Amino acid sequence: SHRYNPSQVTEYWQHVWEEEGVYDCPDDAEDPTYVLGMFPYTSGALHMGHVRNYAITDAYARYRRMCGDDVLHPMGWDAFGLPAENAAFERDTDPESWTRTCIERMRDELERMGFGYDWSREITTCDPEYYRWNQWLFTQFYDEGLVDYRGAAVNWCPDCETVLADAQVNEVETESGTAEVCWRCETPVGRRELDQWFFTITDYAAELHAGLDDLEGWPEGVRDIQRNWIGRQEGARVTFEIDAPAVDALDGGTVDVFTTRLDTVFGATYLALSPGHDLADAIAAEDEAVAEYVDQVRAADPGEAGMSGVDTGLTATHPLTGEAIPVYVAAYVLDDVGTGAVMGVPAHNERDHAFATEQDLPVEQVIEPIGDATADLPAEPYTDDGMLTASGEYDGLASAAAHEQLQAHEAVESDVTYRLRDWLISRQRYWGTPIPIVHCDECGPVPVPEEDLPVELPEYVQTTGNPLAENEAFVETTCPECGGPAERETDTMDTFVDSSWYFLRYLSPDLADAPFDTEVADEWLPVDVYVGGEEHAILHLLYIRFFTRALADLGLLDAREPVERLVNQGTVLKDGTKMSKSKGNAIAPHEYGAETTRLFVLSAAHPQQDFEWTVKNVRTAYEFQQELYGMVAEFSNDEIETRTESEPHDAYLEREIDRTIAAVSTEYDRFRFHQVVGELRRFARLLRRYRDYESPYRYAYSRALRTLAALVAPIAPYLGEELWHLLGEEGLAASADWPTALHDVDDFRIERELVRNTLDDVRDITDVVDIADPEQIEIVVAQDWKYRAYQIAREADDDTAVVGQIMDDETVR
Ligand code: ANZ
Ligand code: ZN
Repeated sequence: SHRYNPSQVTEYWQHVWEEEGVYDCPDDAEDPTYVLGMFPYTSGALHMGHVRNYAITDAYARYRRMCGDDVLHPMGWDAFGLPAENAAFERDTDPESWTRTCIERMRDELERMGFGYDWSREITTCDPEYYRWNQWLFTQFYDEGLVDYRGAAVNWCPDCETVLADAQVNEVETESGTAEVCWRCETPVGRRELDQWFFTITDYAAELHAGLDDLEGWPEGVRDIQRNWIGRQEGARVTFEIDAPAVDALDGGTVDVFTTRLDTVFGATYLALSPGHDLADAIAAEDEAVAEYVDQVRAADPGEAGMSGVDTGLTATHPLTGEAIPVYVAAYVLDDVGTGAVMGVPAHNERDHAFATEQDLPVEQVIEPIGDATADLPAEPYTDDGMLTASGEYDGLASAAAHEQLQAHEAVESDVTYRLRDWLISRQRYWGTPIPIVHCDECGPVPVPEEDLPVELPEYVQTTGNPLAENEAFVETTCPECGGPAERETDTMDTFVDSSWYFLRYLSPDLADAPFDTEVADEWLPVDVYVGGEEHAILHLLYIRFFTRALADLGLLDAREPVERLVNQGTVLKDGTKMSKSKGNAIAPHEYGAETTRLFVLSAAHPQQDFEWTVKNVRTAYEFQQELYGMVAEFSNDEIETRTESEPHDAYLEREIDRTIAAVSTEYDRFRFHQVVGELRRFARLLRRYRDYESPYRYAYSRALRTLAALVAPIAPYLGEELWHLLGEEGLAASADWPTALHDVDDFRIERELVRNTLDDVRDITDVVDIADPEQIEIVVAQDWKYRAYQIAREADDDTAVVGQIMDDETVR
């Protein structure tokens, strides 16, 4: 019998694909389809997660290419980042050499997997030709007011010696409760106050939130995660007048607070400012006790300051009661939430209650429980809605109604805030894009002019801190504005900046005078399909949305959303847990052969679903390749007898070919590659029975095999080429035309309807199939319908009991 040995053919076909430029995307595309997988971090080795991710994009890209689209399917390297520094440190090399070695290895692995990329568009984020555009975009954002430089208490990992973004801080359970730890090394996170560079993504909070509603091609789960992360809160701003002649200059002597519980306003017994509030600053300038308190909070770790506070001695006028209430500075009031000031309502808010208890402030109940609820005031705050009391003319109103009516008051304005924080991009590390700023004593921070970009990374030296800061030749420079002596910024950018716009660079990878070509980008964007892990639901997938909007506002893009359709591939499990190196249960992508692995990975489950790696199922994938190869080989070697005259039952085969084309195309369109494989298995089974029943009709049978080769090519490209070649077809399967049905496939839809309606009697269904000679092929059809009914029932989400009944029905066995 015929054996297909994939390992013997991979190099040959890779070579041919490259020679023929099969995956090259034309610059002027007529039918542009942009298929993108999240580019890998250059860790040195592909893992099964990568294989699954890229098998999905590759199958889809190949399918669209065969359908006649101009497909862009590029690949590149997310090459900056701390792990390379750590690896270099351990191996006594430098991050650049380490990274380049990793890239060579990974590119080779990707190629052997048979993934078809347009390598002429390869990008590497640690190339100065790439990161200069990070710097350029930074300066554009700077001019646009999207960059902020400010002192901020930051999460600090003492082990990595770097600042961490909020999302890089994980909460873990410990014996004594929960702890905040570094996402990479799990060291408990501390705090530091440093001058930091921010992208003011919060300017886009409202847009980024609202835009989610229109992202219909994104999984609902990801949209929800982003919604929560952005954290839209409806509430009200209330203005308090401050009785402080000395600081009248400040904001007209008023302070705004943000509240989500306007109904509790009559219960406000004090006003509290965050230690970073402008008014707190102004008071601190004149009041030593306040100054001392502010300094003390700044130096403390989060949580350490607890419910501490300081009475400023000033009072605020309550806008509804006219009463004077004390003004505090309190650590629990956060700088960058709402307005940085709160009205303290101890009776109805946990934190305010704790603060009031600590500071001995009055607790005044203004909400009464309704229904079964009870309150235990003043011992415990009552935080639910209820009915207003001690609230003047608003007494007796329910919380919601009171909120509504109170908004009409002149001191109140309805307001929305967002939990989203600005994006802290500063990293005190070497292996990243230098932030293109020069600090001048005279001029302050000055962006590096375009003609001086890129600011290149100096050579690496090993230190425990930030190698850039310790490199005098790098640091010492002159001010671009006044020419005086100045110092270079030594922070590098968060690597998420690199990945926020790389999909645009693929479009014009060699462009020398701009990060991307606006006209080309307008043609290609949004990316048609983006595939990657769900762990990127917030950071990366939010940042690309932010960048796209910012670039649109800079006039560089039309699109305001980067990605039309998002696919989050599920996890590959082994022994019930995620397959990973650290768990010691990893299987290397090539352990079972490239093509077997990708075929198995795609056939195992819906792309979004997790699935378990089992050797048995890998074997099934392997055998499927052998089966197809054997069928085609015996035919092309004339080992089976064929007919040249058609018989009535051949019509059934013709129709099955058409039906399979229609079904498989639909499944490719829906990314249901496991169903593609299911359809192809079914089709192969049917072909085998057809072949064994009587000598096949040569014309129909060869069409069937040709169709099979083409349909399988996107998921098993080497096999596809081998079959194509065996069948004596011209050219390559990878660039062949997608098969088309010869007959109207609508009939099959009608059949499907019938199946759906008469699921309980499969044998009856076979009667309604319009075939030439039903009796002769009854068994074939019955078997086939059984399978098909099962598929359709699953698709229609029908009662599984019904499906089970059909599967068990003796009459169709
Ligand atoms: C008065 C009030 C009364 C509030 C009440 C709540 C309940 P949550 O609670 O998470 O939905 N807030 C506003 N700005 C703040 C800041 N900068 N730092 C700390 N807390 C701040 O968030 C909304 C509430 O958080 C706001 O509503 C405010 O307290 C507090 F019975 O105002 B509330
Ligand atoms: Zn200067």
